[in-house]
Amino acid sequence: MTAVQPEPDIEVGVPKSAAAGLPAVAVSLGMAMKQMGPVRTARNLLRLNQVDGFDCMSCAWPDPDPEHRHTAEFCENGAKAVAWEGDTNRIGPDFFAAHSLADLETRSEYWMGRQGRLTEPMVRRPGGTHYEPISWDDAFALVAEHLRGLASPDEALFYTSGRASNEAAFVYQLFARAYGTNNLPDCSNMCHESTSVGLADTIGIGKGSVSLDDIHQADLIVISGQNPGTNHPRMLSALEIAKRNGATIVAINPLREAGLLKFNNPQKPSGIAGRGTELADHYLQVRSDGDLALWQALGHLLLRRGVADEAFIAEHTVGFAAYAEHLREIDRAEVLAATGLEWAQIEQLADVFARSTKIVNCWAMGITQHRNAVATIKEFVNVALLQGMIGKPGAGLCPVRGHSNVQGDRTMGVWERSPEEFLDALGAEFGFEPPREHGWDAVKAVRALRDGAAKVFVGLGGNFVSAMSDTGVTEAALRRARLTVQVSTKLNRSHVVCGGTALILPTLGRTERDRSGGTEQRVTVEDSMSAVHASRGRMAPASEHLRSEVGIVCGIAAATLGDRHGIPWTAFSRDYDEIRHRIARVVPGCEGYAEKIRARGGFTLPHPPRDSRTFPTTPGRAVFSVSPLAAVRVPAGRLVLQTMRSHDQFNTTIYGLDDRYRGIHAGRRVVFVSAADLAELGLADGDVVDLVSEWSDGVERRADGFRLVEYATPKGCVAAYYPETNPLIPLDSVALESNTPTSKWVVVRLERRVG
Ligand SMILES: Nc1nc2c(c(=O)[nH]1)N[C@H]1C(S)=C(S)[C@@H](COP(=O)(O)OP(=O)(O)OC[C@H]3O[C@@H](n4cnc5c(=O)[nH]c(N)nc54)[C@H](O)[C@@H]3O)O[C@H]1N2
Ligand SMILES: Nc1nc2c(c(=O)[nH]1)N[C@H]1C(S)=C(S)[C@@H](COP(=O)(O)OP(=O)(O)OC[C@H]3O[C@@H](n4cnc5c(=O)[nH]c(N)nc54)[C@H](O)[C@@H]3O)O[C@H]1N2
Ligand SMILES: [Mo]
Repeated sequence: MTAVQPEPDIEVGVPKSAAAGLPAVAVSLGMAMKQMGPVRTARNLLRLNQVDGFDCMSCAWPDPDPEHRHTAEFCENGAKAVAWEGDTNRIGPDFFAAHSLADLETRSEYWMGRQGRLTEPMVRRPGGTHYEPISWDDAFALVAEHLRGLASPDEALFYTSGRASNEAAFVYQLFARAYGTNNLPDCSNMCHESTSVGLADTIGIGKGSVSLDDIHQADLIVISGQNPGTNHPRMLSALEIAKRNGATIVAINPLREAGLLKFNNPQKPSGIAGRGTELADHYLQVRSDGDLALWQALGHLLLRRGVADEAFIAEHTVGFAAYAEHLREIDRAEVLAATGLEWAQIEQLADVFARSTKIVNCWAMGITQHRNAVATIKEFVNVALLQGMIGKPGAGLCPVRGHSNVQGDRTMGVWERSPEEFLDALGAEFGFEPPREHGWDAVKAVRALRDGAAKVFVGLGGNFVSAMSDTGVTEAALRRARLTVQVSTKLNRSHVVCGGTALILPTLGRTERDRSGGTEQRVTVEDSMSAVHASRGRMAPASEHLRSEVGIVCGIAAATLGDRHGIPWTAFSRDYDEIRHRIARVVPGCEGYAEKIRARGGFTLPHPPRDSRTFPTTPGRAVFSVSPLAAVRVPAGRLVLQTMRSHDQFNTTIYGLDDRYRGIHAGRRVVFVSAADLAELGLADGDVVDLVSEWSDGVERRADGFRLVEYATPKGCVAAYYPETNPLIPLDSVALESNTPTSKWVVVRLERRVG
């Protein structure tokens, strides 16, 4: 393998101390105009997140109620997502004739994403050097032939990325189960799975318990392991309102993220010209994975301060005595080592909690992608239960989801471990017996492909090859597949690193008009706060050959199953209300679905802890849990690497090469290291290093050619961007219980490049 060379033009400047403002408006409009032209830009951006428009596909942050929406209800990164989809370039058969697979393999995600929208179904035949055109019918027949040829339905994998609509997700999981498998791995497995597991065990439902209003009304908002300035920019508007209403904000993060420090709201004159809003009042630069220790110490101090909500605990919880006993004493030295904080900072945090009456606790990937993630989330729940912060206005748990419909896909049954009651309802509605054995999640799916136990991989969106851990292993696994099928809008590495036979099935994006069945269709989505609403694209499709995700799934299903079980695939694809009527009868909380989503702004799904302080757990109450304080030790001379997003990317999609808030321009192969570590390792800002990860299997995984950037991160904790660093994450390095790759905890050493 030839060594990757450092990027020649990279520039490193000073990190910013505020987010958004005029530069954000300029950047988003600039990118949109370049890709879509002025007319499409204006048309598209004005429909973003409007009541009769389309739902922004960039993140799952909720929309304000219809009365409180801005004319421009979008952020810089939402605009980038729309521009990326609205690209006026096209790649059809000519492109694939000109570029062999061998050629495409050398291209970066950045290059691939800029080639334009996919226009026609393409196939790569076994041994073929190029993709060639194929008709839709032949493509469906090809998938059907492979699926019918498997020894068992469990040899197939049906992956979903969280952009799929509720309707597409519902028919997709129905197809997988009618075909005979629960192998429905999804991007959640790499994302908020730890949240789903931690919350389901303790409060009985794997979803957050707050609404946007709760955020506005809270008197304390804690934000752990999340960089909203980049990944959920519209959250900053909510934080600004909360702040104006008197809230205190605490940020817990190894890095000082601009978006947590200050917000210059680009939608307000004061934000563009004025001083903006200071956000975090307290900033705890915790060490990687120090959160479990921090929240145990916090619980310990709150117990000592006697602020427990005894009535709530007595009426609604179990396990308090064991929890209180566990935290009666705490090993301070252990807490300080794990967190890297001063004890006084933790005392101060406890003071803030003790005097607050409405606390919202937010978190994202900095919490979920750790070995101890589930335990940490259960510790969040412990502290919330201690003070009775669930099911009251202005308070609650707020996991902030990633993909715009990742939560909805789960609600619709895209889950390798769907509950029995869901399978019962599905089976009763469609008259078949769904498989009961749990399916494979994302990590297990790679193992199954690697070991030859799975042979067909279907991806409803996403970029599995680049998003998953252990790129070397994942790529080799996918190449072993007999057939890989990708339903996509744009070219990515999962099209190039493919099975013996490979299909690219190009689909409509959220912004585009969907006239399946001859009438205009809309779809529905669910945001991070369980609000469901309709989304309708209005732009002309990128190509006349595109089909909707629903149409493609139903096409594959009809070809594979024929009229087995009498499921009306054709009717579903011609009128999505037909799907919604079924959703109404199968999915809890969706009664009258087709009618409810016609209401302006949609409706909110039930959430028993939020709505009535009832907890659908086994004991029927919320559960306090006890977790050992297990700090993971790192050998001398080794560092903990977290892999995160730059400001110019959406997961594996790279929009540009800048990370404005962190001061990086024209490059991505950087690693952020503290001054103390640089001094100790005899390295300096500007040096080029290779990253080598060390794992108990003895295999050394490498990612080469990273420029060192001296940065304010705790000693021992370094950071770099994903997906470039995915080769470093061992497949078996996963969070306990949730099996999520530990993308925020990779033990590495830095090797200086010689010459
Ligand atoms: N523009 C844009 N928007 C997006 C995405 C995107 O790529 N681009 N992705 C979408 C998706 S799918 C998701 S899941 C979300 C992701 O949203 P985020 O979770 O905000 O994404 P990351 O960039 O992974 O940021 C993780 C944050 O956690 C911090 N962190 C790392 N380790 C620790 C730790 O041990 N403890 C604490 N307390 N903090 C830690 C990091 O410093 C960083 O600030 O965003 C969604 N929205
Ligand atoms: N190291 C490391 N790895 C990570 C993470 C991390 O923080 N660090 N984060 C993890 C997380 S949180 C997530 S969610 C996963 C993301 O994993 P995925 O969801 O699999 O990846 P994306 O990059 O979001 O998928 C991008 C592709 O989706 C397709 N696409 C875009 N829009 C549409 C559409 O409307 N319909 C269809 N059918 N396709 C579309 C395009 O072809 C595009 O190339 O990555 C995970 N991997
Ligand atoms: Mo995610």
